[in-house]
Amino acid sequence: MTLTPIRHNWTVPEAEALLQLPFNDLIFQAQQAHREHFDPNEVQISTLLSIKTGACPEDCKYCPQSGHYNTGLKKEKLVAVEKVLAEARRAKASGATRFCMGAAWKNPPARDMPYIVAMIKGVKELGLETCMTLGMLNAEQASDLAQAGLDYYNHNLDTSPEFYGNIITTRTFSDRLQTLAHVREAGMNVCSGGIIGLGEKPRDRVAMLVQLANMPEHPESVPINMLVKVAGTPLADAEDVDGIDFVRTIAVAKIMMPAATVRLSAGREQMSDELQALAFLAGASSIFLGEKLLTTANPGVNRDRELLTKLGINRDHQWNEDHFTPDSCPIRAFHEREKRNEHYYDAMAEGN
Ligand code: SAM
Ligand code: DTB
Ligand code: SF4
Repeated sequence: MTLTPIRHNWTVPEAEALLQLPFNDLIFQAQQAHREHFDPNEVQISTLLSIKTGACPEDCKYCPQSGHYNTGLKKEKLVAVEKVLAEARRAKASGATRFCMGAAWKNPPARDMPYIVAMIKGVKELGLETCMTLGMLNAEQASDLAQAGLDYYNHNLDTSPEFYGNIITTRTFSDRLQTLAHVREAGMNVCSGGIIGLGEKPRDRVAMLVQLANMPEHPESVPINMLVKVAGTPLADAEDVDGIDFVRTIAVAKIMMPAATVRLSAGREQMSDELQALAFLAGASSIFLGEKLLTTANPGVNRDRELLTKLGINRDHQWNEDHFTPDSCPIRAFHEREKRNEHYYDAMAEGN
């Protein structure tokens, strides 16, 4: 029996009430909703690659890739298809099941579409799911990507409709909705979420979730990013996000869209293991694996391997030993500690 209803008629006051629940009640409800649709000890793993970096014409105040700000990022042309496939092979060897390719475009230029199609086909042939985020799409572009076999299209709402104009002025909130409608119409899975830490109020966080949850179909994937503050962007000195508030947002997303995969996306590099564990408890069930997101740092395979192992998540996961030097391999370190008998204390020894 499904206990948490799938609804499309959420109101902002209702969502605010969820956000303000006592923390333990909120997390319990979210974990219950999560268990109705997912194995609670499994986390989906994707790897990101920036296939076209920097000099973006949009002015998103959080983004290191916007051409409006000087962040010292080296701009790059579209990456060659073979290089993308080499990175995808590496991601698969690390245990990713989905490969996400991102481009700093307002929308994909027609001349680059044949390369994009070749990337989708090539990555799929490796046995990976494909995801792309290339900016705005018209109906024809969405249909071309779907025909090439693209599984997911990521296009974030980022924040509430009311707060949107404080963060981006070169496109509108309804432009974003329009692209998402084309993606859905073309039959692809929708990946859409936002960023916490832009200076928005709690009400904006849930108003964004209400927009996502009240779509005719919930997105299959809802990334919740914590702002990565990048020097040179207007949000470089934004106020830190409170970890508990961040976890609350994840929990509300899960309760409002129980069958969606809520993704613990950008910002994990700055998070403690405990905060990430709470995010998983609140229903997040997907991460990006690898040392880099698009242009900023991510925890890296070693740290994630240790974290997931500690939490008993993805126990059957085959980690690729090639990533570890003998000194950095956590499994080897574990056995070394065992040999030195450091995992146990002597209960018979004096003083114990
Ligand atoms: N240009 C395309 C677009 O905006 O749709 C695709 C790439 S863009 C980098 C993808 C998403 O990354 C953005 O929508 C935003 O949510 C997220 N993002 C960008 N910079 C970020 C930052 N500094 N911290 C957290 N998330 C960020
Ligand atoms: C999403 O919501 N987060 C990812 C993915 N979709 C494309 C991107 C995060 C980017 C963080 C900043 C950077 O590395 O450039
Ligand atoms: Fe461009 Fe996307 Fe960055 Fe906005 S978020 S500046 S659209 S790359």
